[in-house]
Amino acid sequence: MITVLSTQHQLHDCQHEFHRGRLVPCYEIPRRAEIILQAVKSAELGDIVEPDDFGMDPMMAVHDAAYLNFLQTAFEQWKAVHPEDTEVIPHTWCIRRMSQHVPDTIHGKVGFYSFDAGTPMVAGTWEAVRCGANTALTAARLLGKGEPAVFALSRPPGHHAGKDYYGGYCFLNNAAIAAQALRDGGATRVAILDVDYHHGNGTQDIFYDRDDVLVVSLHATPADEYPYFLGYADERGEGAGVGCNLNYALPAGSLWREYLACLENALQNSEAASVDALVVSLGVDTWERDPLSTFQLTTNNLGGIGRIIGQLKLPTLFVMEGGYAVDELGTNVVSVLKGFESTNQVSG
Ligand code: SP5
Ligand code: ZN
Repeated sequence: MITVLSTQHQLHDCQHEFHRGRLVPCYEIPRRAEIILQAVKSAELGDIVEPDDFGMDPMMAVHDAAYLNFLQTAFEQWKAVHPEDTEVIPHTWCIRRMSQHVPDTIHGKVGFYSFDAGTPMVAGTWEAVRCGANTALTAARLLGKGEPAVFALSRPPGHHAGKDYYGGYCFLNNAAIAAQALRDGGATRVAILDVDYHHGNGTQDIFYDRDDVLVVSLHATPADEYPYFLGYADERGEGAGVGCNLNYALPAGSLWREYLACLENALQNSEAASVDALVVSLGVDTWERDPLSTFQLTTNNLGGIGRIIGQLKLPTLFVMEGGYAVDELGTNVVSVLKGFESTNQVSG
């Protein structure tokens, strides 16, 4: 399996996120991708390639133009007002019954385009984020050319980013951009399977009214967990997309037994097995000792997720999402990918 990675991910290197009333060190750090890269190399998973540049059009295909313009300029706009600042963290949001006018001031803009205070921006954020999307797009092109499976080691992650908002450490929805590129490259129907611990609210937002991209997510119930405001089972899509968004919300503390039954059920009840290509939003924050999660999956169980996905026998694009037990992150990601390969006998 080919891995795509941009060294530019390191430019998104933030110090603080707001957590339980104080600024704490970020969970989503550059070392995450470096650890995964080392494990991919040690496991001899296959070639490692840098992404190409696909320009803005594939991002515009899933994100709002004004939002993309904001992302590119936000840090500079903030710097113009506060030259001494090294990171930008929003603190005021647009919620129910408020006006949808985009504020003139950057302080208002960051609140308008975000949904949490845990997702800082620094000077290099846009460049890292742009290269992360190109990483997913390069992987999508390789899949379109006939590779059976590709791993997009995108960083920062993407599944919490909606059409026109950021949050949850995510700015551009790498998996959604890749799924759209697969559609535009000729796939009639694509499924996104999201196995990150957290609900992929951004992916749901992007494809909610569409029947050509099926979105299936297994996650801790929003009643107990971040992102709190989306991810319930009764969110099934709208318009043409009714029935094409499937949420499987598990209780906090879920074990492999429950997770496995849920995953098998999700794949049986959905048309995921009959699509032309599968995009996996690969979070390994379901692991038993992840600092942000309560699920109890072992490294072996993660391999089981890979095997179940492999049994679908679909062209499969893995896109990296969450996972914050950094020392074990490489082992856990490789466990999923090796589990997948054990069923498909994919060569180098
Ligand atoms: C991509 C991804 O996995 N994003 C996750 C963003 C979660 N950010 C908020 C975390 C707050 C969770 N509090 C957990 C308490 C653990 N002791
Ligand atoms: Zn997550």
